Amino acid sequence: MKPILQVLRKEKTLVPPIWIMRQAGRYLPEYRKIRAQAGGFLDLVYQPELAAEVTMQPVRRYAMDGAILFSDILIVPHALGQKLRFEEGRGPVLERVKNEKDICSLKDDPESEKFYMVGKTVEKISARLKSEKFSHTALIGFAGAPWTVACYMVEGSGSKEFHRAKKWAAQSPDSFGRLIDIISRATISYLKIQIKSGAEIIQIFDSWAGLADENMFQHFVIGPTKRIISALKAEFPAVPVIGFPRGAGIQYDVYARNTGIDGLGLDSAVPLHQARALQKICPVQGNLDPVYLLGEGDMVCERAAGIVQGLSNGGHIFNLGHGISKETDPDVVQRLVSCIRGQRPEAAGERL
Ligand code: 1CP
Repeated sequence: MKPILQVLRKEKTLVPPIWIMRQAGRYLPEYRKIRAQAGGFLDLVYQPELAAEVTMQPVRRYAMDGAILFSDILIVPHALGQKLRFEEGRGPVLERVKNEKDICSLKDDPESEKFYMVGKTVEKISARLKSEKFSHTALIGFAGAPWTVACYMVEGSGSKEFHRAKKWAAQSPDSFGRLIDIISRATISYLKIQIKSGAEIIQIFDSWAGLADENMFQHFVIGPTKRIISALKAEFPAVPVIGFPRGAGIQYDVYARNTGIDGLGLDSAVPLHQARALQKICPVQGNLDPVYLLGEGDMVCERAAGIVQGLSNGGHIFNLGHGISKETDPDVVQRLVSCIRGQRPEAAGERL
């Protein structure tokens, strides 16, 4: 069985499987080439042939244990009819959802053509993993969690604080909840298409979970995530879901216990002792700080080995604590992958 699936099914592996968040991206020269060929970022996402190709690039280079679909969390708002563009050097720009009227004008039935194109990409990746004999590599589909997606929809772009979205959530939780419900329903359809097209694992990115206070965390992070997972499990009980509530801190525990996830993504701020406690609830994924991949990479193996050994008594998928940065030298990533795979069984301790 594929090692990531083994870990998520609570089976032991000799060394932790590895993949890297944002593994297909600008630090790779072969990605920059295809990206330039495609034109804009969305042109790349909606061309299944090219999107499948960039998904395969880090898999070919490093034989990663996971191949993450090349797409974006903002495809759901795009399918809901929100205008979206990606600006060079600035990131995503959306036409803001400002009030109840804007919520009502979102498409109730998201544009299936956009989801369909992403489904085609998943089919192509699945076929390539087979034809190129990456039999150990699991295909990971994904979506943003409704809270994080709503943050972008209301703010209209990236932000440090997402004040507009938080203010709305705090002052009019009912109408904010309606936005969350629309996103949740669309996300369920989107993820079902990915699974039907061949995704073997789903990851839910809640990149801004750390901005939610206790009340918002309960209603807008845990609630909709739980709803999405139970809808997926009702139809696809064997497909595991990894939740990544970045920055959740002490609330990682309540998230892991209440959402129905099979694996928990940890950001780099989570200390080893907390990670070990969380492993008692479910397998964890993470959490090397991407900064260790910058520069010459002398520290990489040491830090990575510390994490691997520290988490060797429970389920662990090796990853970074957040996306790889575009300044990373691809050779340093190779060093990291070799170090993880070279971890001797005795270093992996009791997991043998
Ligand atoms: O032109 C480019 O190449 C733009 C960079 C880029 C890439 C490579 C963007 C714009 N999106 C992506 C692909 C992507 N995004 C993937 C698949 C690739 C892979 O992982 O290998 C995934 C899983 C995402 C997920 C994503 N998009 C998240 C969640 C993870 C995280 O980083 O927290 C978020 C928040 C986004 C929004 C987004 N898309 C792109 C940017 C620059 C951003 C962040 C905007 C911001 O907050 O400022």
